[in-house]
Amino acid sequence: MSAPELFSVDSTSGALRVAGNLDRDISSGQMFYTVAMTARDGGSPSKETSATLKVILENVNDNAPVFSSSDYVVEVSESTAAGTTIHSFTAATDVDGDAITYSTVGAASAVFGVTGTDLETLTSLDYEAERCYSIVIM
Ligand SMILES: [Ca+2]
Ligand SMILES: [Ca+2]
Ligand SMILES: [Ca+2]
Repeated sequence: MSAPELFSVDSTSGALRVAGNLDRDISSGQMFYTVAMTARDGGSPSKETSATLKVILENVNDNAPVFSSSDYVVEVSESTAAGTTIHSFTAATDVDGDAITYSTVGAASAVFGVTGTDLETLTSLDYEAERCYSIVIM
């Protein structure tokens, strides 16, 4: 993807316009385009001068984090003590490079909570009372 496809210049006013889709997230480092500009006069003979314009793309948060899987299964003994870590989230990624935080949502959030990247039990568990929890993480 070269700069001429992404930018266009008005030949009389010199205004530089975005002509394509800019995407900061295709590079992890600083991302910029170098646009070569030429100014030419209408004299005879005509004379011209060149300059380069460096366009630096700033990152915006235009992507949600992504889990590597939409469903995880964790088997836990009912003798697990409250406060025990039963799963660690390491898999979600964010192409913008934003920090990711996790939380439990819904009914199971009374039984399971998240500290940092660790999913942990908040209460003791009883197999005879509840055999399966569906936990929504966001
Ligand atoms: Ca983007
Ligand atoms: Ca993001
Ligand atoms: Ca971005």
